[in-house]
Amino acid sequence: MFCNQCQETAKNTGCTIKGVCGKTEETSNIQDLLMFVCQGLSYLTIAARKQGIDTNAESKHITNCLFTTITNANFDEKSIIQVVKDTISYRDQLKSKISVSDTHPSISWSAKSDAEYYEKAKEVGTLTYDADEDIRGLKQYVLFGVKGMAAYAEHAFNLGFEDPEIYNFMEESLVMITKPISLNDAFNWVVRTGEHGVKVMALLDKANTSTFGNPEISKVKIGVGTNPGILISGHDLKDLEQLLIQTEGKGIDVYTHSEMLPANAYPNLKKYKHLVGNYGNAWHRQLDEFETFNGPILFTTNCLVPPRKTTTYNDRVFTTGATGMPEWKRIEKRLPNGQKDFSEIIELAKTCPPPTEIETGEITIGFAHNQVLALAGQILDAVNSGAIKKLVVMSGCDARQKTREYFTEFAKQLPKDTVILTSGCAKYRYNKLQLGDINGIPRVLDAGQCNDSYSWAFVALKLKEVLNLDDINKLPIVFNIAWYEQKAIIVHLALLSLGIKNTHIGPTLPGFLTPNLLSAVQQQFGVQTIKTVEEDMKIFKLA
Ligand code: SF4
Ligand code: SF3
Repeated sequence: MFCNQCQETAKNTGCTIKGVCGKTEETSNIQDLLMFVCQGLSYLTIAARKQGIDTNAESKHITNCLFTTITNANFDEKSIIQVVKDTISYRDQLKSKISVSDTHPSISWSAKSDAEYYEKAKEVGTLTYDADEDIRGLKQYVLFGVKGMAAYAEHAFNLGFEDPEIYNFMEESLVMITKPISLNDAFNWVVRTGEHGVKVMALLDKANTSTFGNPEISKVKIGVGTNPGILISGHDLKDLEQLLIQTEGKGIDVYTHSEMLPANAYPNLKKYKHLVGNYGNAWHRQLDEFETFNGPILFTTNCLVPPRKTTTYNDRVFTTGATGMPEWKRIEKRLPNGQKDFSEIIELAKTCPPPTEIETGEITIGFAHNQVLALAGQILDAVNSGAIKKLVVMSGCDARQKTREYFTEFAKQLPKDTVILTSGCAKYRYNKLQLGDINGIPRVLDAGQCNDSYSWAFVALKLKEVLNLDDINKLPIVFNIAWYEQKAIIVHLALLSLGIKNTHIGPTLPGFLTPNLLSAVQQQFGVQTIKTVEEDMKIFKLA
Protein backbone atom coordinates (compact mmCIF):
# COMPACT_ATOMS: atom_id res chain seq x y z
CA MET A 1 0.00 0.00 0.00
CA PHE A 2 0.97 3.59 -0.41
CA CYS A 3 -1.36 6.34 0.79
CA ASN A 4 -0.41 9.96 1.36
CA GLN A 5 -3.78 11.66 1.04
CA CYS A 6 -4.20 13.03 4.54
CA GLN A 7 -2.31 15.18 7.01
CA GLU A 8 -1.57 12.30 9.36
CA THR A 9 0.25 10.27 6.71
CA ALA A 10 3.19 8.37 8.21
CA LYS A 11 6.36 10.49 8.53
CA ASN A 12 4.56 13.04 6.37
CA THR A 13 5.54 10.89 3.39
CA GLY A 14 3.11 8.00 3.06
CA CYS A 15 1.49 5.12 4.94
CA THR A 16 3.05 1.92 3.63
CA ILE A 17 2.30 -0.84 6.16
CA LYS A 18 -0.99 0.24 7.70
CA GLY A 19 -2.76 3.57 7.72
CA VAL A 20 -2.31 5.84 10.71
CA CYS A 21 -6.09 6.13 10.29
CA GLY A 22 -6.41 2.36 10.80
CA LYS A 23 -6.90 1.48 7.13
CA THR A 24 -5.43 -1.94 6.35
CA GLU A 25 -3.10 -2.62 3.45
CA GLU A 26 -5.82 -4.61 1.66
CA THR A 27 -8.44 -1.88 2.06
CA SER A 28 -6.02 0.77 0.86
CA ASN A 29 -5.12 -1.27 -2.23
CA ILE A 30 -8.77 -2.05 -2.99
CA GLN A 31 -9.55 1.68 -2.79
CA ASP A 32 -6.79 2.27 -5.36
CA LEU A 33 -8.34 -0.42 -7.53
CA LEU A 34 -11.68 1.36 -7.24
CA MET A 35 -10.05 4.53 -8.58
CA PHE A 36 -8.52 2.50 -11.43
CA VAL A 37 -11.85 1.07 -12.59
CA CYS A 38 -13.40 4.53 -12.21
CA GLN A 39 -10.76 5.77 -14.65
CA GLY A 40 -11.98 3.18 -17.14
CA LEU A 41 -15.59 4.17 -16.59
CA SER A 42 -14.65 7.86 -16.94
CA TYR A 43 -13.06 7.25 -20.37
CA LEU A 44 -16.42 5.86 -21.42
CA THR A 45 -18.71 8.45 -19.85
CA ILE A 46 -16.75 11.23 -21.55
CA ALA A 47 -16.95 9.41 -24.91
CA ALA A 48 -20.62 8.53 -24.39
CA ARG A 49 -21.65 12.13 -23.75
CA LYS A 50 -19.91 13.16 -26.96
CA GLN A 51 -22.08 10.56 -28.68
CA GLY A 52 -25.25 12.00 -27.14
CA ILE A 53 -25.75 9.37 -24.44
CA ASP A 54 -26.88 10.39 -20.97
CA THR A 55 -24.40 9.30 -18.28
CA ASN A 56 -26.01 10.76 -15.17
CA ALA A 57 -26.25 7.41 -13.33
CA GLU A 58 -22.61 6.59 -14.11
CA SER A 59 -21.45 10.06 -13.01
CA LYS A 60 -23.25 9.71 -9.71
CA HIS A 61 -21.68 6.31 -9.26
CA ILE A 62 -18.18 7.69 -9.91
CA THR A 63 -18.87 10.51 -7.46
CA ASN A 64 -19.85 7.98 -4.80
CA CYS A 65 -16.73 5.90 -5.51
CA LEU A 66 -14.47 8.92 -5.05
CA PHE A 67 -16.29 9.77 -1.82
CA THR A 68 -15.90 6.17 -0.58
CA THR A 69 -12.11 6.46 -0.74
CA ILE A 70 -11.69 9.67 1.28
CA THR A 71 -10.00 9.45 4.65
CA ASN A 72 -12.06 7.79 7.39
CA ALA A 73 -15.11 7.11 5.21
CA ASN A 74 -14.97 3.40 4.44
CA PHE A 75 -12.86 0.69 6.04
CA ASP A 76 -14.95 -2.22 4.72
CA GLU A 77 -12.92 -3.83 1.96
CA LYS A 78 -15.58 -6.46 1.18
CA SER A 79 -18.16 -3.81 0.39
CA ILE A 80 -15.60 -1.84 -1.63
CA ILE A 81 -14.84 -4.92 -3.77
CA GLN A 82 -18.54 -5.06 -4.51
CA VAL A 83 -18.41 -1.41 -5.59
CA VAL A 84 -15.46 -2.25 -7.87
CA LYS A 85 -17.61 -4.98 -9.47
CA ASP A 86 -20.53 -2.57 -9.85
CA THR A 87 -18.21 -0.09 -11.56
CA ILE A 88 -17.03 -2.72 -14.02
CA SER A 89 -20.59 -3.60 -14.82
CA TYR A 90 -21.52 0.08 -15.39
CA ARG A 91 -18.44 0.31 -17.63
CA ASP A 92 -19.21 -2.79 -19.68
CA GLN A 93 -22.85 -1.84 -20.18
CA LEU A 94 -21.83 1.58 -21.44
CA LYS A 95 -19.13 0.06 -23.64
CA SER A 96 -21.73 -2.03 -25.40
CA LYS A 97 -23.59 1.16 -26.44
CA ILE A 98 -20.77 3.29 -27.84
CA SER A 99 -17.67 3.19 -29.96
CA VAL A 100 -14.44 3.75 -28.03
CA SER A 101 -11.03 4.42 -29.51
CA ASP A 102 -9.05 4.66 -26.25
CA THR A 103 -7.15 1.60 -25.14
CA HIS A 104 -6.18 2.29 -21.55
CA PRO A 105 -6.15 -1.00 -19.56
CA SER A 106 -8.76 0.36 -17.11
CA ILE A 107 -11.29 0.24 -19.95
CA SER A 108 -11.02 -3.51 -20.38
CA TRP A 109 -9.54 -5.02 -17.20
CA SER A 110 -11.67 -7.45 -15.23
CA ALA A 111 -11.11 -10.40 -12.90
CA LYS A 112 -12.65 -13.79 -12.33
CA SER A 113 -11.95 -14.16 -8.63
CA ASP A 114 -11.49 -12.02 -5.55
CA ALA A 115 -7.86 -13.17 -5.46
CA GLU A 116 -7.34 -11.50 -8.85
CA TYR A 117 -8.87 -8.28 -7.53
CA TYR A 118 -6.41 -8.27 -4.65
CA GLU A 119 -3.49 -8.98 -7.01
CA LYS A 120 -4.39 -6.18 -9.40
CA ALA A 121 -5.04 -3.83 -6.47
CA LYS A 122 -1.35 -3.97 -5.57
CA GLU A 123 -0.36 -2.55 -8.98
CA VAL A 124 -2.56 0.50 -9.41
CA GLY A 125 -1.72 2.87 -6.56
CA THR A 126 -0.79 6.51 -6.98
CA LEU A 127 2.94 5.66 -6.96
CA THR A 128 2.49 4.13 -10.40
CA TYR A 129 1.15 7.36 -11.88
CA ASP A 130 4.47 8.74 -13.15
CA ALA A 131 8.18 8.29 -12.69
CA ASP A 132 8.64 12.05 -12.29
CA GLU A 133 7.81 12.80 -8.67
CA ASP A 134 6.64 16.36 -9.37
CA ILE A 135 4.13 15.26 -11.98
CA ARG A 136 3.05 12.44 -9.68
CA GLY A 137 2.61 14.88 -6.79
CA LEU A 138 0.47 17.19 -8.94
CA LYS A 139 -1.68 14.28 -10.08
CA GLN A 140 -2.16 13.25 -6.45
CA TYR A 141 -3.04 16.86 -5.62
CA VAL A 142 -5.74 16.79 -8.32
CA LEU A 143 -7.04 13.36 -7.27
CA PHE A 144 -7.31 14.31 -3.62
CA GLY A 145 -8.98 17.61 -4.46
CA VAL A 146 -11.43 15.79 -6.70
CA LYS A 147 -12.22 13.34 -3.89
CA GLY A 148 -13.18 16.27 -1.67
CA MET A 149 -15.19 17.75 -4.54
CA ALA A 150 -17.04 14.44 -4.93
CA ALA A 151 -18.10 14.48 -1.29
CA TYR A 152 -19.74 17.88 -1.74
CA ALA A 153 -21.22 16.95 -5.13
CA GLU A 154 -22.87 13.90 -3.55
CA HIS A 155 -24.46 15.91 -0.73
CA ALA A 156 -25.77 18.28 -3.37
CA PHE A 157 -27.22 15.57 -5.61
CA ASN A 158 -28.82 13.90 -2.59
CA LEU A 159 -30.85 17.11 -2.35
CA GLY A 160 -31.55 17.20 -6.08
CA PHE A 161 -28.91 19.75 -7.10
CA GLU A 162 -26.46 18.82 -9.83
CA ASP A 163 -24.00 20.43 -12.21
CA PRO A 164 -22.90 18.27 -15.16
CA GLU A 165 -19.77 20.41 -15.49
CA ILE A 166 -18.59 19.23 -12.08
CA TYR A 167 -19.14 15.56 -13.00
CA ASN A 168 -17.33 16.15 -16.26
CA PHE A 169 -14.38 17.79 -14.51
CA MET A 170 -14.04 14.93 -12.02
CA GLU A 171 -14.12 12.36 -14.83
CA GLU A 172 -11.70 14.33 -17.04
CA SER A 173 -9.38 14.51 -14.04
CA LEU A 174 -9.47 10.75 -13.53
CA VAL A 175 -8.61 10.27 -17.19
CA MET A 176 -5.90 12.96 -17.13
CA ILE A 177 -4.11 10.98 -14.41
CA THR A 178 -3.68 8.03 -16.80
CA LYS A 179 -1.92 10.11 -19.46
CA PRO A 180 1.40 11.91 -19.87
CA ILE A 181 1.17 15.60 -19.01
CA SER A 182 3.64 18.49 -18.76
CA LEU A 183 4.49 20.06 -15.43
CA ASN A 184 2.89 23.30 -16.46
CA ASP A 185 -0.35 21.68 -17.60
CA ALA A 186 -0.52 19.57 -14.45
CA PHE A 187 -0.06 22.67 -12.29
CA ASN A 188 -2.81 24.43 -14.22
CA TRP A 189 -5.03 21.41 -13.66
CA VAL A 190 -4.56 21.87 -9.91
CA VAL A 191 -5.63 25.50 -10.29
CA ARG A 192 -8.70 24.43 -12.29
CA THR A 193 -9.51 21.93 -9.55
CA GLY A 194 -9.77 24.88 -7.17
CA GLU A 195 -12.08 26.73 -9.59
CA HIS A 196 -14.38 23.72 -9.63
CA GLY A 197 -14.09 23.58 -5.85
CA VAL A 198 -15.71 27.02 -5.68
CA LYS A 199 -18.47 25.82 -8.00
CA VAL A 200 -19.23 22.69 -6.01
CA MET A 201 -19.31 24.55 -2.70
CA ALA A 202 -21.64 27.15 -4.20
CA LEU A 203 -23.84 24.33 -5.51
CA LEU A 204 -24.00 22.63 -2.12
CA ASP A 205 -24.67 25.94 -0.42
CA LYS A 206 -27.60 26.46 -2.78
CA ALA A 207 -28.82 22.91 -2.16
CA ASN A 208 -28.63 23.23 1.62
CA THR A 209 -30.11 26.71 1.92
CA SER A 210 -32.93 26.19 -0.57
CA THR A 211 -33.92 22.92 1.11
CA PHE A 212 -33.44 23.78 4.77
CA GLY A 213 -33.45 27.61 4.79
CA ASN A 214 -30.58 29.94 5.62
CA PRO A 215 -28.79 29.07 8.88
CA GLU A 216 -29.69 31.51 11.64
CA ILE A 217 -28.03 32.35 14.94
CA SER A 218 -28.89 29.46 17.25
CA LYS A 219 -27.92 28.32 20.71
CA VAL A 220 -27.23 24.59 20.84
CA LYS A 221 -27.32 22.59 24.06
CA ILE A 222 -24.32 20.37 24.72
CA GLY A 223 -25.79 18.61 27.75
CA VAL A 224 -28.30 15.73 27.66
CA GLY A 225 -31.96 15.03 28.39
CA THR A 226 -33.69 12.06 29.96
CA ASN A 227 -35.00 10.34 26.82
CA PRO A 228 -33.07 7.66 24.96
CA GLY A 229 -31.06 9.22 22.16
CA ILE A 230 -29.79 8.63 18.64
CA LEU A 231 -26.51 10.29 17.70
CA ILE A 232 -26.02 11.24 14.05
CA SER A 233 -22.57 12.00 12.68
CA GLY A 234 -21.09 13.03 9.33
CA HIS A 235 -22.23 15.72 6.93
CA ASP A 236 -25.40 14.52 5.16
CA LEU A 237 -28.31 16.78 6.09
CA LYS A 238 -30.82 14.76 4.07
CA ASP A 239 -30.12 11.66 6.15
CA LEU A 240 -30.64 13.75 9.28
CA GLU A 241 -33.95 15.08 7.98
CA GLN A 242 -35.21 11.56 7.27
CA LEU A 243 -34.13 10.40 10.72
CA LEU A 244 -35.95 13.35 12.31
CA ILE A 245 -39.12 12.58 10.38
CA GLN A 246 -39.02 8.92 11.37
CA THR A 247 -38.28 9.56 15.07
CA GLU A 248 -40.88 12.30 15.58
CA GLY A 249 -43.27 11.57 18.46
CA LYS A 250 -41.43 8.37 19.44
CA GLY A 251 -39.93 9.64 22.72
CA ILE A 252 -36.44 9.60 21.27
CA ASP A 253 -34.07 12.57 21.25
CA VAL A 254 -31.76 13.13 18.29
CA TYR A 255 -28.31 14.59 18.95
CA THR A 256 -25.81 15.80 16.36
CA HIS A 257 -22.16 14.77 16.50
CA SER A 258 -19.01 16.43 15.12
CA GLU A 259 -19.69 17.89 11.63
CA MET A 260 -23.47 17.47 12.02
CA LEU A 261 -23.55 20.26 14.65
CA PRO A 262 -24.34 23.02 12.09
CA ALA A 263 -27.63 21.27 11.26
CA ASN A 264 -29.03 22.81 14.45
CA ALA A 265 -29.02 26.24 12.76
CA TYR A 266 -31.15 25.39 9.68
CA PRO A 267 -34.79 26.47 10.15
CA ASN A 268 -36.21 23.37 8.46
CA LEU A 269 -34.18 21.07 10.70
CA LYS A 270 -34.27 22.95 14.01
CA LYS A 271 -38.06 23.03 13.77
CA TYR A 272 -38.00 19.39 14.97
CA LYS A 273 -38.23 19.73 18.74
CA HIS A 274 -36.61 16.34 19.31
CA LEU A 275 -33.39 17.59 17.66
CA VAL A 276 -32.19 18.48 21.13
CA GLY A 277 -28.54 19.40 20.77
CA ASN A 278 -25.00 18.24 20.11
CA TYR A 279 -23.14 15.48 21.93
CA GLY A 280 -19.38 15.32 22.09
CA ASN A 281 -16.62 16.86 20.08
CA ALA A 282 -14.64 16.36 16.90
CA TRP A 283 -14.60 12.91 15.32
CA HIS A 284 -11.37 11.59 16.87
CA ARG A 285 -12.86 11.57 20.37
CA GLN A 286 -15.57 9.08 19.38
CA LEU A 287 -13.80 6.09 20.94
CA ASP A 288 -14.68 7.45 24.38
CA GLU A 289 -17.73 9.54 23.60
CA PHE A 290 -19.64 6.71 21.88
CA GLU A 291 -19.21 4.60 25.00
CA THR A 292 -21.01 7.19 27.14
CA PHE A 293 -23.66 8.04 24.57
CA ASN A 294 -25.37 4.73 25.40
CA GLY A 295 -27.70 4.75 22.37
CA PRO A 296 -27.40 4.05 18.65
CA ILE A 297 -25.11 6.07 16.41
CA LEU A 298 -25.57 6.68 12.68
CA PHE A 299 -22.66 7.61 10.41
CA THR A 300 -23.76 9.42 7.27
CA THR A 301 -20.20 10.29 6.11
CA ASN A 302 -16.69 10.52 7.52
CA CYS A 303 -14.98 10.49 10.01
CA LEU A 304 -15.18 6.91 11.29
CA VAL A 305 -12.53 5.57 13.67
CA PRO A 306 -11.95 1.80 13.70
CA PRO A 307 -13.15 0.53 17.11
CA ARG A 308 -10.74 -0.64 19.80
CA LYS A 309 -10.70 -4.33 20.77
CA THR A 310 -12.36 -3.33 24.05
CA THR A 311 -15.07 -1.16 22.45
CA THR A 312 -18.55 -2.03 23.72
CA TYR A 313 -20.62 -0.03 21.22
CA ASN A 314 -20.11 -2.00 17.98
CA ASP A 315 -23.68 -3.33 17.95
CA ARG A 316 -24.99 0.24 18.32
CA VAL A 317 -23.26 1.79 15.29
CA PHE A 318 -24.77 1.97 11.79
CA THR A 319 -23.36 3.26 8.52
CA THR A 320 -25.00 4.58 5.38
CA GLY A 321 -24.04 6.30 2.11
CA ALA A 322 -20.32 6.10 1.30
CA THR A 323 -19.36 4.89 4.77
CA GLY A 324 -18.57 1.38 5.99
CA MET A 325 -16.87 -0.50 8.81
CA PRO A 326 -16.75 -4.31 8.92
CA GLU A 327 -17.85 -4.40 12.59
CA TRP A 328 -20.88 -2.15 12.07
CA LYS A 329 -24.25 -2.68 10.35
CA ARG A 330 -25.20 -0.91 7.14
CA ILE A 331 -28.57 0.67 6.49
CA GLU A 332 -29.59 -0.84 3.15
CA LYS A 333 -33.40 -0.88 3.13
CA ARG A 334 -35.71 1.88 1.98
CA LEU A 335 -39.28 2.66 3.01
CA PRO A 336 -42.05 2.65 0.38
CA ASN A 337 -41.82 6.47 0.32
CA GLY A 338 -38.17 6.23 -0.78
CA GLN A 339 -36.63 7.35 2.50
CA LYS A 340 -33.88 5.26 4.07
CA ASP A 341 -35.41 2.86 6.58
CA PHE A 342 -34.03 3.74 10.00
CA SER A 343 -36.51 1.54 11.92
CA GLU A 344 -33.80 -0.80 13.21
CA ILE A 345 -31.97 2.14 14.76
CA ILE A 346 -35.19 3.52 16.22
CA GLU A 347 -36.20 0.19 17.78
CA LEU A 348 -32.73 -0.20 19.26
CA ALA A 349 -32.84 3.34 20.71
CA LYS A 350 -36.02 2.53 22.60
CA THR A 351 -34.15 -0.19 24.54
CA CYS A 352 -31.16 2.00 25.44
CA PRO A 353 -30.60 4.22 28.50
CA PRO A 354 -30.34 7.97 27.88
CA PRO A 355 -26.88 9.41 27.18
CA THR A 356 -24.50 10.07 30.06
CA GLU A 357 -23.81 13.77 30.41
CA ILE A 358 -20.20 14.71 29.58
CA GLU A 359 -20.64 18.48 29.17
CA THR A 360 -23.19 21.14 30.03
CA GLY A 361 -24.10 24.52 28.64
CA GLU A 362 -24.61 25.71 25.09
CA ILE A 363 -22.73 27.02 22.11
CA THR A 364 -23.81 29.61 19.56
CA ILE A 365 -23.71 28.70 15.88
CA GLY A 366 -25.35 29.73 12.61
CA PHE A 367 -23.06 32.38 11.13
CA ALA A 368 -23.18 31.33 7.48
CA HIS A 369 -22.95 34.06 4.85
CA ASN A 370 -26.59 35.14 4.93
CA GLN A 371 -26.54 35.69 8.68
CA VAL A 372 -23.12 37.36 8.57
CA LEU A 373 -24.25 39.72 5.81
CA ALA A 374 -27.28 40.58 7.94
CA LEU A 375 -24.74 41.68 10.54
CA ALA A 376 -22.47 43.28 7.94
CA GLY A 377 -23.30 46.84 9.02
CA GLN A 378 -22.46 46.06 12.63
CA ILE A 379 -19.23 44.28 11.62
CA LEU A 380 -18.17 47.08 9.26
CA ASP A 381 -18.81 49.67 11.99
CA ALA A 382 -16.65 47.65 14.37
CA VAL A 383 -13.90 47.33 11.73
CA ASN A 384 -14.06 51.03 10.86
CA SER A 385 -14.04 52.12 14.51
CA GLY A 386 -11.08 49.85 15.22
CA ALA A 387 -13.06 47.69 17.68
CA ILE A 388 -12.32 44.76 15.35
CA LYS A 389 -8.74 44.86 14.07
CA LYS A 390 -8.66 41.57 12.25
CA LEU A 391 -10.82 38.69 11.15
CA VAL A 392 -8.99 35.39 11.45
CA VAL A 393 -10.30 32.49 9.35
CA MET A 394 -9.57 29.25 11.20
CA SER A 395 -11.59 26.78 9.13
CA GLY A 396 -10.91 23.17 8.30
CA CYS A 397 -10.50 19.84 10.01
CA ASP A 398 -9.53 18.64 13.43
CA ALA A 399 -7.47 15.53 14.07
CA ARG A 400 -5.80 13.70 16.89
CA GLN A 401 -2.13 14.72 16.76
CA LYS A 402 -0.84 16.57 19.79
CA THR A 403 0.47 19.34 17.53
CA ARG A 404 -3.17 20.35 16.99
CA GLU A 405 -3.10 21.96 20.43
CA TYR A 406 -1.49 24.82 18.52
CA PHE A 407 -4.93 25.84 17.26
CA THR A 408 -6.42 26.06 20.77
CA GLU A 409 -3.44 28.07 21.97
CA PHE A 410 -3.58 30.31 18.91
CA ALA A 411 -7.27 31.02 19.54
CA LYS A 412 -6.61 31.73 23.22
CA GLN A 413 -3.72 34.08 22.52
CA LEU A 414 -5.45 36.09 19.82
CA PRO A 415 -5.86 39.73 20.87
CA LYS A 416 -9.33 40.61 22.14
CA ASP A 417 -9.96 42.83 19.11
CA THR A 418 -9.95 39.89 16.69
CA VAL A 419 -12.80 37.67 15.56
CA ILE A 420 -12.37 34.03 14.55
CA LEU A 421 -14.29 32.94 11.46
CA THR A 422 -14.57 29.17 11.55
CA SER A 423 -16.16 26.19 9.79
CA GLY A 424 -15.49 22.46 9.70
CA CYS A 425 -14.65 20.30 12.68
CA ALA A 426 -11.50 22.40 13.35
CA LYS A 427 -13.80 24.58 15.49
CA TYR A 428 -13.91 22.04 18.32
CA ARG A 429 -10.41 23.17 19.30
CA TYR A 430 -11.79 26.54 20.49
CA ASN A 431 -15.58 26.78 20.19
CA LYS A 432 -16.16 26.10 23.88
CA LEU A 433 -13.52 28.51 25.19
CA GLN A 434 -15.94 31.37 25.96
CA LEU A 435 -13.90 33.96 24.06
CA GLY A 436 -16.55 36.65 24.57
CA ASP A 437 -17.82 39.21 22.07
CA ILE A 438 -17.01 42.59 20.53
CA ASN A 439 -19.93 45.02 20.70
CA GLY A 440 -22.30 42.06 20.69
CA ILE A 441 -20.49 40.22 17.86
CA PRO A 442 -19.28 36.82 19.18
CA ARG A 443 -15.51 36.35 18.84
CA VAL A 444 -16.06 32.92 17.28
CA LEU A 445 -18.37 33.03 14.28
CA ASP A 446 -19.16 29.50 13.15
CA ALA A 447 -20.35 29.28 9.53
CA GLY A 448 -21.02 25.52 9.63
CA GLN A 449 -19.47 22.44 8.06
CA CYS A 450 -16.17 22.38 6.16
CA ASN A 451 -17.99 23.10 2.88
CA ASP A 452 -19.41 26.24 4.49
CA SER A 453 -15.89 27.70 4.31
CA TYR A 454 -17.48 28.94 1.09
CA SER A 455 -19.28 31.41 3.36
CA TRP A 456 -15.97 33.02 4.35
CA ALA A 457 -14.88 33.37 0.73
CA PHE A 458 -18.32 34.84 -0.03
CA VAL A 459 -18.09 37.26 2.90
CA ALA A 460 -14.53 38.28 1.92
CA LEU A 461 -15.65 39.04 -1.64
CA LYS A 462 -18.60 41.09 -0.34
CA LEU A 463 -16.40 43.05 2.07
CA LYS A 464 -13.96 43.79 -0.75
CA GLU A 465 -16.87 45.17 -2.77
CA VAL A 466 -18.33 47.22 0.09
CA LEU A 467 -14.94 48.61 1.10
CA ASN A 468 -14.17 49.35 -2.54
CA LEU A 469 -10.84 47.53 -2.52
CA ASP A 470 -9.04 46.42 -5.67
CA ASP A 471 -7.48 43.36 -4.03
CA ILE A 472 -9.05 40.82 -1.67
CA ASN A 473 -5.70 40.57 0.11
CA LYS A 474 -6.04 44.16 1.34
CA LEU A 475 -8.90 43.13 3.64
CA PRO A 476 -8.18 42.84 7.37
CA ILE A 477 -8.58 39.04 7.08
CA VAL A 478 -5.92 36.39 7.61
CA PHE A 479 -6.25 32.67 6.93
CA ASN A 480 -4.89 30.04 9.32
CA ILE A 481 -6.37 26.78 8.05
CA ALA A 482 -6.22 23.41 9.80
CA TRP A 483 -6.29 20.59 7.29
CA TYR A 484 -6.64 16.84 7.62
CA GLU A 485 -8.52 15.13 4.81
CA GLN A 486 -9.36 15.73 1.17
CA LYS A 487 -12.31 18.06 1.74
CA ALA A 488 -9.89 20.51 3.31
CA ILE A 489 -7.76 20.16 0.19
CA ILE A 490 -10.59 21.23 -2.08
CA VAL A 491 -11.60 24.02 0.32
CA HIS A 492 -8.03 25.34 0.33
CA LEU A 493 -7.68 25.07 -3.45
CA ALA A 494 -10.96 26.95 -3.79
CA LEU A 495 -9.65 29.80 -1.62
CA LEU A 496 -6.47 29.97 -3.72
CA SER A 497 -8.48 30.11 -6.91
CA LEU A 498 -10.41 33.10 -5.54
CA GLY A 499 -7.12 34.96 -5.31
CA ILE A 500 -6.60 34.64 -1.57
CA LYS A 501 -2.88 34.73 -0.87
CA ASN A 502 -0.60 33.99 2.08
CA THR A 503 -2.81 31.34 3.63
CA HIS A 504 -1.19 29.35 6.39
CA ILE A 505 -2.00 25.66 6.61
CA GLY A 506 -1.07 23.19 9.28
CA PRO A 507 -0.10 21.41 11.40
CA THR A 508 2.09 20.24 8.48
CA LEU A 509 2.17 20.83 4.75
CA PRO A 510 0.77 18.03 2.56
CA GLY A 511 3.16 15.09 2.16
CA PHE A 512 2.46 14.93 -1.58
CA LEU A 513 4.06 18.34 -2.16
CA THR A 514 7.64 17.73 -3.33
CA PRO A 515 10.20 20.48 -2.64
CA ASN A 516 9.71 21.78 -6.21
CA LEU A 517 5.92 21.82 -5.90
CA LEU A 518 6.12 23.48 -2.55
CA SER A 519 8.21 26.29 -3.91
CA ALA A 520 5.84 26.67 -6.90
CA VAL A 521 2.80 26.85 -4.58
CA GLN A 522 4.61 29.27 -2.32
CA GLN A 523 5.67 31.49 -5.19
CA GLN A 524 2.29 31.62 -6.84
CA PHE A 525 0.02 31.70 -3.78
CA GLY A 526 2.25 32.54 -0.82
CA VAL A 527 1.12 29.38 0.99
CA GLN A 528 2.98 28.86 4.27
CA THR A 529 2.80 26.41 7.09
CA ILE A 530 2.31 27.19 10.75
CA LYS A 531 5.21 27.80 13.11
CA THR A 532 4.83 28.50 16.82
CA VAL A 533 1.87 30.47 18.13
CA GLU A 534 4.17 33.33 19.12
CA GLU A 535 5.91 33.50 15.74
CA ASP A 536 2.64 33.28 13.84
CA MET A 537 1.09 36.09 15.90
CA LYS A 538 3.94 38.29 14.63
CA ILE A 539 3.74 37.03 11.04
CA PHE A 540 0.00 37.75 10.98
CA LYS A 541 0.71 41.15 12.60
CA LEU A 542 -1.54 40.21 15.49
CA ALA A 543 0.98 40.71 18.28
FE1 SF4 B 1 -2.40 7.16 5.92
FE2 SF4 B 1 -4.13 9.19 5.81
FE3 SF4 B 1 -4.03 7.38 3.86
FE4 SF4 B 1 -5.03 6.76 6.27
S1 SF4 B 1 -5.88 8.22 4.76
S2 SF4 B 1 -3.65 5.52 5.03
S3 SF4 B 1 -3.65 7.95 7.60
S4 SF4 B 1 -2.44 8.83 4.41
FE1 SF3 C 1 -13.83 16.90 10.04
FE2 SF3 C 1 -13.51 14.40 9.27
FE3 SF3 C 1 -12.47 17.18 7.84
FE4 SF3 C 1 -15.90 18.30 7.29
S1 SF3 C 1 -15.28 15.26 10.12
S2 SF3 C 1 -14.09 18.48 8.43
S3 SF3 C 1 -11.95 15.86 9.41
